[in-house]
Amino acid sequence: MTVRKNQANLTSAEKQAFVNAVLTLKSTGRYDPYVTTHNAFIMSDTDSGDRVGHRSPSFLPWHRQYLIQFERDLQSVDPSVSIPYWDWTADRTAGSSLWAPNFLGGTGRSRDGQVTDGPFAFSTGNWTLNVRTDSRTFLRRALGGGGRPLPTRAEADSVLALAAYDAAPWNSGSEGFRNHLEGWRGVNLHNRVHVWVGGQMATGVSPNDPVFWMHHAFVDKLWADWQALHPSSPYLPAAGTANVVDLNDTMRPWNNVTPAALLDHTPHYTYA
Ligand code: CU1
Ligand code: CU1
Repeated sequence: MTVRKNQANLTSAEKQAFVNAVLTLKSTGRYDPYVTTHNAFIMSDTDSGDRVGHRSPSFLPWHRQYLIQFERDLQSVDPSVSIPYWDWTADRTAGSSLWAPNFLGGTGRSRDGQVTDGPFAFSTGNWTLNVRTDSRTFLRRALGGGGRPLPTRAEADSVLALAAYDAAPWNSGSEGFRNHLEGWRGVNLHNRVHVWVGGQMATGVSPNDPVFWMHHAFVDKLWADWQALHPSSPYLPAAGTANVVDLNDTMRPWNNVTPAALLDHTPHYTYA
């Protein structure tokens, strides 16, 4: 059984195992396709024109499936590994152990944003970026450089209190839990964290930074927490909505999984 733990509680051996599994996927060519897929789905499905991965109700099930697939790949390397979650309402500074050299490494240097310590520093030779939006092949960060601090627990709770999952017009202008969590309206949770980390995390190729997975594991946990708080609030929309993934529509690029099939995460993993 896969248990996703708070990254702050991992032992050094658990941190090392996670890092090693990520590095193995990278060196065997199984990491970069995730970056390609995410970038292709950042605005809309480039084949169909539908909004699938972002700015739409399927933002949460799309990323849930994407993380499940990545976690299975990690486990093919090391069955003991799961995706840790980063509770950014609690670990709110660049001094968090998350950013230590024995885990993800720290912020980028001022000259060019290059991360220079930890296992994902360019100088290690193990983390050269191949899927890019520009010519820079090194991981970049500017922790806290976006100006706004990370979301607080009170802000997260205010979004968890919203009773409706989503609302017409089912996009970045919608009311409801999904859009306030994604961050296009209101206090802005998810988008703000991408900007706070900066570098590639603020772009469509954000999975180039392994913190992406820990950020999205916490976003996914917040969805599960919201479901527990609002057991009678369904995924919306239910059916018949153009250019939007309804409850029983399959999602690209997998084409064999629907939001309905992903509402219960517990067959796949639980949160510690
Ligand atoms: Cu995303
Ligand atoms: Cu994201």
